[in-house]
Amino acid sequence: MGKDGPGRSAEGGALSANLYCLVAAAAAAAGETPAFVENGDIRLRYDELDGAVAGYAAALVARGAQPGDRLLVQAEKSVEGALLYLAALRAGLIYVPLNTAYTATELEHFIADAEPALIIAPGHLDLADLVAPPADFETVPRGPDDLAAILYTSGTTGRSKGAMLSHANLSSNALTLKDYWHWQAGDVLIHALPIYHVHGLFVALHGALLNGSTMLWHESFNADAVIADMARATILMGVPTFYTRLLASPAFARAAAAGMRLFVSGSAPLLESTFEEFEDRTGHRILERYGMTEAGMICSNPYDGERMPGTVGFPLPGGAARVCDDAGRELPRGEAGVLEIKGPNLFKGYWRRPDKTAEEMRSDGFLITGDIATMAADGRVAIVGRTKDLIIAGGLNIYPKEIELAIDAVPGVAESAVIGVPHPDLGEAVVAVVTRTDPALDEAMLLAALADLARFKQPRRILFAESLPRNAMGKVQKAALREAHKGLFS
Ligand code: MLC
Ligand code: AMP
Repeated sequence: MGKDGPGRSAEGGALSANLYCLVAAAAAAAGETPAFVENGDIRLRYDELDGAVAGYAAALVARGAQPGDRLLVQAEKSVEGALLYLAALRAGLIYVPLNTAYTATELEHFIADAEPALIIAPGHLDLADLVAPPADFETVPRGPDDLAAILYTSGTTGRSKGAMLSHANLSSNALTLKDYWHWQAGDVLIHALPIYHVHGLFVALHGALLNGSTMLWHESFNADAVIADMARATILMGVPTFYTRLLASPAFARAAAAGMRLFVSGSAPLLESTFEEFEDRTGHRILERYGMTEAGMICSNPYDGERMPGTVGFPLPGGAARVCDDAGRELPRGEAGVLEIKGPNLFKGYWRRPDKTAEEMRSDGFLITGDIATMAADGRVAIVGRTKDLIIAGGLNIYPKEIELAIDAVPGVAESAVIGVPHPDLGEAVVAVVTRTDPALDEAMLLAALADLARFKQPRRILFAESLPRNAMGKVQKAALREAHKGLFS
């Protein structure tokens, strides 16, 4: 904590909106409670957290980083990585985390776009280069609108854009969820999500930290390891693939989950069949919520009220949501349309892309999410589709346009259409339908030519066709392709 205590800045005692102040205050209250436990070992207690974070913050500053600078990080998940994120907040830096699956070519784009002062990534600085003894560090005062993080999200044009999130965006969302999901004394979170996206970095990490809760820290999701930890935990947050993989494990039965208080699912649609099977097996009703990088958490099923499968519940307190036609006119309740949202969690726009920001915002400040939803008379929201051409595999977003551009650039390809096909493990899997000018081009050769794309974006199957189905306007009919290939993985 800074010398001025939580919530106080160095500047004449004005309130500091630095999110780190909330973390420091919660850590001080949690005392000797373990903060991070990994493989059964206590890695850090809450009373050690402030000093450890100060060490990293001092190391960042010693390397020349100044408030407002971007810190770009592509590193395997670790406790140290979480502390580095907190140190970036504390030093007033803008944290830019990247999926570890991105290739060197993809990394170049992010470096060029974010213009970071410091880069922690393969071929650049290593996290270990920053290791510093515990120290004291005066938390840099931040205003509510100062940026805390930029998270890249792909776009329909194929290029990623950075969503700018402020300290107030993140802290308001974290405080809302603390109440809404009834975080309570004694809660212990199983943290098995990656820490380069909203779900693991903000929703899970902030939730535990602001509650002074122990995190059972998993480097990645392994069903058996997570089941084993349930005896010591109360909360699990995951993408739907977590839940289908838990159910696929014979070791997962009612007794394993008996001490758990809450299972949260999000980032992709949870199948009603998964919800039901989970309830049958464990007695727990998974709480599904809906969010996006641009706004963190937006809607959630209630903690006390009915958790209804196939719905994402209600707009969170302080936020607003409406279902509109393409022109932004609100539709009558029950009709499907585009979901538009607003609230203190809504981002500050896309980094250096005011054009893109303007395209996705209404003049009254609502964001056009690109998700198709219905809203019932009581305000309950169900996500029923997407207007954006997007595939979500294992909770990771993949924009077909980016993959199509890469495929079309390969010699011997005439054109391509990339679609999401139902997949029992990932929810959806990437499939490319390709027409070729070179009949000798085969699936393996084409896949090999896509090595500059992160593995999770690469098609699971490439199918060759004589032609692509088109409508009268000449537009490729992806719905027809999805229908034709829907049984590919079943
Ligand atoms: C891994 N692979 C994937 C993949 N994850 N392919 C497609 N989609 C994914 N999500 C690849 C690997 O590179 C590997 O390739 C092969 O699939 C098998 O990997 P695995 O060992 O089975 O994967 P695993 O490491 O177990 O990872 C699967 C997973 C993980 C689902 C546990 O992807 C995950 O943790 N996803 C969570 C993502 C997340 O946090 N999303 C939140 C975004 S925030 P090969 O080479 O072996 O073939 C957001 C907002 C919101 O959306 O609302 O929350
Ligand atoms: P991202 O851009 O990675 O933040 O992903 C956000 C998108 O994930 C949303 O716009 C939705 O399309 C999808 N999403 C998140 N949560 C859910 C959910 N519970 N149900 C359906 N889709 C979801």
